[in-house]
Amino acid sequence: MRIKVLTLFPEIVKGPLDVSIIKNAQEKGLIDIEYINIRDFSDSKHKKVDDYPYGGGAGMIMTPQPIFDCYQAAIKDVMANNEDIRTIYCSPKGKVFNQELALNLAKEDSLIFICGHYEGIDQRVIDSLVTDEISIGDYVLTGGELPVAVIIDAVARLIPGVLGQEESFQEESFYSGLLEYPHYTRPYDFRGLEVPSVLSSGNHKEIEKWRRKKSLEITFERRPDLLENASLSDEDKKTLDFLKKHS
Ligand code: 4GX
Repeated sequence: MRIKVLTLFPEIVKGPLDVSIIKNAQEKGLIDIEYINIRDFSDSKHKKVDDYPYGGGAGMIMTPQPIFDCYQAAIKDVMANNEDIRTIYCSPKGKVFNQELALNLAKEDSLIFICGHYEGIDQRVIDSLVTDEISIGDYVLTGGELPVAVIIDAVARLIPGVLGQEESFQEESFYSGLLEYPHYTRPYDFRGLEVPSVLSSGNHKEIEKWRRKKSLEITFERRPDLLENASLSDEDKKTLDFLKKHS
């Protein structure tokens, strides 16, 4: 997958992606991330990229010219016609990001991200270039760089080859929309805190049953909203009926 990130602060986006799994994915050529500095495209003498808002108010707005010209340059080498290209802008006004949207974006050959900083970007950029306005949650950050890194991370790990064999298998077969069961590793007894005994029983059927029950319990307690869209067996439904009766 080819990814282009248009930003005034490339180091913020690059930092978290040049480590660990996503770093390896880039080295393996599974994803190619290019960072393009919007400031380099400013026509103005002093490389100005922002200005006061029409109508007044606090803060600065990123002007359209550097972003339009940066975008033009970004789509030039790769991509067919710009209608085909998913162009993502992160803001609290966007559709809330989730795993379904990550899976959907992971199918694309190329993605362009435009990062807004300060109070945001001129609306004409969004209206003309952006296909997907996405929010990573209901809080306010100083810019779109961190949300873009979050989205790239979530999308990249879904590309075949990025995760190990075992992890990708888990991703495909166990992604049920429930929260995860708790994990334990050695030692069995850590300062008097013991691992649930079923996990060292060697009884794989019992282990699976225990883990499923724990997933259902934690989801019921903390995120009952997720149960609406989860894929549940008849056995799961019985477990949930029990939890409802005893809560
Ligand atoms: N999920 N931010 C965007 C600039 C901005 C300000 C106002 C439009 C209108 C965010 C989030 C987020 C901070 C990114 C402000 N753009 N993005 N930026 N939460 O808080 O995605």
